[in-house]
Amino acid sequence: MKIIVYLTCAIGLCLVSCSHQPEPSLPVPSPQQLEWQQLETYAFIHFGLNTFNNMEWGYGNTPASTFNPTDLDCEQWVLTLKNSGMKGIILTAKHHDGFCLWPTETTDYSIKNSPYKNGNGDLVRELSDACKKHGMKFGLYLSPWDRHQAEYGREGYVEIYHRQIEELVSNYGPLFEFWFDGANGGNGWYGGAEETRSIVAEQYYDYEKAREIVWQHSPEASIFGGTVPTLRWIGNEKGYANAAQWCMYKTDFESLNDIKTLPVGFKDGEAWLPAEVDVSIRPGWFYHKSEDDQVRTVEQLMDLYFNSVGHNTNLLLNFPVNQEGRIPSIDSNNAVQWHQKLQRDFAENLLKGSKVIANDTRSRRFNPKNVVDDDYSTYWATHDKVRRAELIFEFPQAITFNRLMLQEYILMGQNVDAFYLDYYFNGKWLPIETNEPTTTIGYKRLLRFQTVRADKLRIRFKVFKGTLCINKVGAYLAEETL
Ligand code: FUL
Repeated sequence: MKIIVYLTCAIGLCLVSCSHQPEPSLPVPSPQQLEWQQLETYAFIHFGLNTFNNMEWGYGNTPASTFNPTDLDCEQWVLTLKNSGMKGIILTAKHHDGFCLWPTETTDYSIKNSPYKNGNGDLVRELSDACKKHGMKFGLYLSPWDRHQAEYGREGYVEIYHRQIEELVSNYGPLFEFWFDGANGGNGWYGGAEETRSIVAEQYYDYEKAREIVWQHSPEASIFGGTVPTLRWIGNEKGYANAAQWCMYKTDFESLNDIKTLPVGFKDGEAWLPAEVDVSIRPGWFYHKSEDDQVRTVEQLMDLYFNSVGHNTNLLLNFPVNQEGRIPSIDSNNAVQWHQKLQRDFAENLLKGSKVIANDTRSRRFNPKNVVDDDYSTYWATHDKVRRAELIFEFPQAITFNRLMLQEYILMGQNVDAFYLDYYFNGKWLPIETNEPTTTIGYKRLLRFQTVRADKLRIRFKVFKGTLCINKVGAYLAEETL
């Protein structure tokens, strides 16, 4: 009798716990980090004195009088970027040369001493207003390194830097991201001293305080760079993340700057620190006429996309604004066409009408059909501790496809470390030949391959920790194969 009672209790407990939401397998994203990851693509704008002087890194003494856009139109930027699928814009409010695009109280080296609008202009205001008007998120880049400031390298500058942050976050928010650039110290004008100054970045800027100031006004802002970021640099400016790519990472400053491990992440990393791929649509970050014929093509932009968003990162794509104050038409045409192609290629999830069969399902609430609905909050989950499980999609009629999208429900962690893809046709299973290893998934994984015709698709998952939670699977037929 006792045994029966125990057994009934045990089965009952198991049923209750297994129909429960799985336990998150730490580390997991904060709600803010998840929201950030869901942006997927957003834009950088590099614009400033460099634009007018054909430079990438101004020394700090370029005359403010050279900043003189003749036909500036922030709405043109915002609309172009919106039509390119960008969900937000991050502006270089101050680059390494120290020139400020807003009329700051902290220095005369700013837009107020330029001919633009006779010194009454405020570019940060103009862009933040245009973003608000068109429902675009707004973020700021404020270079910690300042080659103009006499106080740079001493305590006085850090106070100035924090005041600049305060001015920006209190006047132009809310901000979705704040960018602390990593280039630090070296030679510069420094108020006329013209010398080399080096600092210890992880101590000098007091990034803890800087983040506190940002979050006082924009608590939802993601933080790039410094010592207390909420996301990490991908470790290169070429536009790619490793195919196996973990959102988990280490938080010590050395690791945050280690270009070997940044593109990959750490399978056993202690913190959730997803990666951002920053890259320019042209070779330079700032506009140079000589690069007008080197704008990335639709095909190259597509490669960037698959190597960034498709590898579980966000893409921060830079658009250099020219001397008129416009995004040049060649850049805008390529970016808009790229976005339109993406929309066409991913318009229809061909798995939607299929029968979805799983060899293990936690409970009805976590049923495998959830992977083909478009609801982010529903997902397929297995029982706890299941380390291998598979999904089979059976089609009423054979389908052809050449793209796959997979998403883990990352609020439960990034838990998959391998997956295998097969399709069934003419009575046999054949592997899908992808051009890269199928190891990690994370927030999003995209794959390209030669078109296959299939009666069934099978995905076998291997999990190394936590519970398998798959949020979405999509198969698509893009216009051409690779
Ligand atoms: C780098 C800077 O030195 C470049 O000029 C650019 O702003 C890029 C986004 O970050 O660290």
